[in-house]
Amino acid sequence: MQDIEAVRAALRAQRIETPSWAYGNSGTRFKVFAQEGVPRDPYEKIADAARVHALTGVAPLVSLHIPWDRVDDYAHLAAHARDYGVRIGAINANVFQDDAYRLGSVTNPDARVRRKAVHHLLACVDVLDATGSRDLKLWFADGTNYPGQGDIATRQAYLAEALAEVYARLSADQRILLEYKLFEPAFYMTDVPDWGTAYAHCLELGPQAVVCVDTGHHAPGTNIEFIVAFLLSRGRLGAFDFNSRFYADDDLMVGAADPFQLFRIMHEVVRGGGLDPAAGVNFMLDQCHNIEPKIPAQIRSVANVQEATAKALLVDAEELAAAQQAGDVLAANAVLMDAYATDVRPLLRELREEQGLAPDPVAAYHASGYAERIRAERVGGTQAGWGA
Ligand code: PSV
Ligand code: MN
Ligand code: MN
Repeated sequence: MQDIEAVRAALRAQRIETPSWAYGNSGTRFKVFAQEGVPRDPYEKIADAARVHALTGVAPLVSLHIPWDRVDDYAHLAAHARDYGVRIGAINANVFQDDAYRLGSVTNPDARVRRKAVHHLLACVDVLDATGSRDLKLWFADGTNYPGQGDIATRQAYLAEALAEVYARLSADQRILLEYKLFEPAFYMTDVPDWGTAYAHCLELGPQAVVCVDTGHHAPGTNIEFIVAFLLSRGRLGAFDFNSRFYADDDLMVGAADPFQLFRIMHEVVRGGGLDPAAGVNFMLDQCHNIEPKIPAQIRSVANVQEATAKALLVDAEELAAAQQAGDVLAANAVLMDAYATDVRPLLRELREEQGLAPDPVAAYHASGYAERIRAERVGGTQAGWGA
């Protein structure tokens, strides 16, 4: 039997970080459908993130993407976040939008472009300093479209060089989160395509370099929970970018495509001690809502992560270990499936009520009048990401 008080305490303590870009307009390669009331600047994105936190009680951090979220004074932005009851989370360095990056950023064959990219990464560490955030998240769109287009090993050397320069600039309490992605926008070869490459670079850099697992960045059929278990056991699981995929990097709501996979991932997190803040795992969302309303979609994702976490916490670890040890395949599997089949929504509703929150945060959002207010107040919202 699981200790239900321990389960409740773990759920109360869990923190989930939402991304600034999820609150702005975003779309597919074909069309961005603008929505009324979306934020016009980073200050309003933070206000929306704060609303998600106010309704869920577990989302007090918001990631920024630089330069999408460029402001003159980052300390001022951090103070604004604090006024709204949230904090700035990971700083995402964007080295994929300038024309100069056509052939790559830190792995570009032109030394001047590589310098420009590293310069931006270092400027992002300045943003960490100004906002008090811990994590610099690095995702590189770098890669090639055609065999022969670039030299794979040389590009790896350039990548290592750039990472080392940025790592040397970190202070003791800051980290690099290195994110990998199988393909897109490069279609033949990507410079950081998988967790193995990211892990190898992190090992070379040192203990302040850890891997970010974006759940949308793998080939179909990849066993993501294996990756999670491995990285966690080596102290190199730094963060998740949670989202769902049916085909490629779809960036849909977490747990929408495959809630069972999310449960399996959270089971490995729980099993490996990853819920303990000391493990340093940052539970972030990375989503782009292109047709659905943004704030309720973020709330849904936060709740979906909580549900998967609650089910993972309900796995009877002792019974599972005993069945595994006895070689009882069916019993071991049944322990997991029993936990997965538990309806944890009443438990989560109860926990919210204990905190003085509404039991159903999406319904509370709709009843609050916030959507109507921002629709009236904000005219001409921003585009969040690609093409911004
Ligand atoms: C790239 O696909 C990615 O997952 C990275 O995390 C970027 O920062 C984000 O998406 C941009 O939308
Ligand atoms: Mn991501
Ligand atoms: Mn992605």
